[in-house]
Amino acid sequence: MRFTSLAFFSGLLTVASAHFALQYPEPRGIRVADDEVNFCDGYPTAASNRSQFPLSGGFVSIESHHQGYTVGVIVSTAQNPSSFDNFTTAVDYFTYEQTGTLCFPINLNATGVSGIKDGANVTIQIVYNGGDGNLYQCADLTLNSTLTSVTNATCANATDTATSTSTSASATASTTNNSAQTFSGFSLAALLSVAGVAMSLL
Ligand SMILES: *[C@@H]1O[C@H](CO)[C@@H](O)[C@H](O)[C@H]1NC(C)=O
Ligand SMILES: *[C@@H]1O[C@H](CO)[C@@H](O)[C@H](O)[C@H]1NC(C)=O
Ligand SMILES: *[C@@H]1O[C@H](CO)[C@@H](O)[C@H](O)[C@H]1NC(C)=O
Ligand SMILES: *[C@@H]1O[C@H](CO)[C@@H](O)[C@H](O)[C@H]1NC(C)=O
Ligand SMILES: *[C@@H]1O[C@H](CO)[C@@H](O)[C@H](O)[C@H]1NC(C)=O
Ligand SMILES: *[C@@H]1O[C@H](CO)[C@@H](O)[C@H](O)[C@H]1NC(C)=O
Ligand SMILES: *[C@@H]1O[C@H](CO)[C@@H](O)[C@H](O)[C@H]1NC(C)=O
Ligand SMILES: *[C@@H]1O[C@H](CO)[C@@H](O)[C@H](O)[C@H]1NC(C)=O
Ligand SMILES: [Cu+2]
Repeated sequence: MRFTSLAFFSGLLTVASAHFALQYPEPRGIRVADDEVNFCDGYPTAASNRSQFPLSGGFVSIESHHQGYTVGVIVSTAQNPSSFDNFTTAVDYFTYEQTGTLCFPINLNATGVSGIKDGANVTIQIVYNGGDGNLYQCADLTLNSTLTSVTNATCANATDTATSTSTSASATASTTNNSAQTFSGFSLAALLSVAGVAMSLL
């Protein structure tokens, strides 16, 4: 029993550090899971090489390592935003239940934020909460009105049920090396279902 508890809590801690990963547009700096609790994942300075991004009809793709979470996007037109005060809501917070990929639309032109226009430099910050506090990743962009929504095979939402999420998470792992985290997620899921079975027997 004592061993089970220890394994449970160490599994929890590992999953807590897995969090989420911004896949598109390319984040500012390589994701550091432990720094995601900080503004822009701990990267304080805007990248000098910005991604071209549609003024309207863009999308954001993340990979969630938590099941059941809230996500939203805030935007700043400052060249080098340094504070949450510099940001305005661009995509209202919404919830999603499944681990794995979530790809959702973002229309920056429709935010009505002053300074958002063709050629403008902006920073978007993804705000995510999977139950262990707010987490952040940023992407530095140059808006382009001639680009249109690009939806392709990797812009898809995980719809798997809890029993197959670890498969979907490993299948979609790309820019970040999260094989170890996926394994831990599986361990926790297994422990949770064992715990669930144990509970239901009581
Ligand atoms: C956008 O950012 C790039 C890179 O930081 C900079 O060279 C360029 O002057 C900026 N453009 C505008 C319109 O501010
Ligand atoms: C910016 O440059 C860094 C370092 O060369 C690179 O790793 C990153 O992919 C580039 N980002 C974009 C959006 O081009
Ligand atoms: C960003 O927010 C900080 C803190 O409120 C403020 O001092 C600064 O002027 C803001 N920068 C811009 C460009 O709005
Ligand atoms: C927008 O994208 C087009 C096509 O890639 C490019 O020719 C143009 O220079 C871009 N505009 C800006 C403001 O970067
Ligand atoms: C951006 O919004 C303005 C109105 O606010 C509209 O005139 C313009 O066509 C929009 N641009 C794009 C690329 O959607
Ligand atoms: C397809 O979408 C992904 C984001 O989900 C992006 O990283 C990739 O560049 C896109 N591919 C093309 C060809 O646009
Ligand atoms: C994924 O789900 C979100 C939230 O329900 C939705 O806005 C988005 O359009 C979906 N993406 C795809 C590719 O179906
Ligand atoms: C990913 O991590 C695994 C386990 O630590 C390692 O074996 C593998 O080489 C890594 N792959 C990359 C691309 O870094
Ligand atoms: Cu987490």
